[in-house]
Amino acid sequence: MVDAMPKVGVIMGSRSDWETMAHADAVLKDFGIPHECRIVSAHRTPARMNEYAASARERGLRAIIAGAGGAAHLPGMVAAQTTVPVLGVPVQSRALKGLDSLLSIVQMPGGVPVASFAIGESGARNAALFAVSLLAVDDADLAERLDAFRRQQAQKVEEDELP
Ligand code: RP5
Repeated sequence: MVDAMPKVGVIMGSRSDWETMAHADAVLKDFGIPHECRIVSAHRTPARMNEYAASARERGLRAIIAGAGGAAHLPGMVAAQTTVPVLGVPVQSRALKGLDSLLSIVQMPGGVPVASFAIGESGARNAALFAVSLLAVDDADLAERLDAFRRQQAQKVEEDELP
């Protein structure tokens, strides 16, 4: 669900990050979370990034999922300008396979937190699930749907058979 009053912002440094960040979008859609997806580059569109971060709280965002690769400054620079929780997703870079992205995102100086997730698809999915968890803190219906998701996941593993 993408609507006029998004609760979660999904931003990424480049169109090339979409293949990864689409997994966050898919999870949020599955849970029916109103959200928006935008390209916001720390390096190529710094003014857009500043505006996005500065207006996040007044626009009602409860979490920002920020994906970036390489010199992945986007999550940290957004977190520097808002106290809305920022969930950083390291996108797998071509040259260094995302280790550069991971270290750029996870090594924040004390005082400006970014929650850092795994490189690539797992990180994007988990960042979205984490955002759902944040929203579920004061939403009993959403918490029940998260529990149901976990039960389904467990059931699938229990029913899995090896060839
Ligand atoms: C970062 O640089 C983006 O997050 C992307 O992962 C990486 C490469 O961007 P492109 O050159 O593919 O646009 O800003």
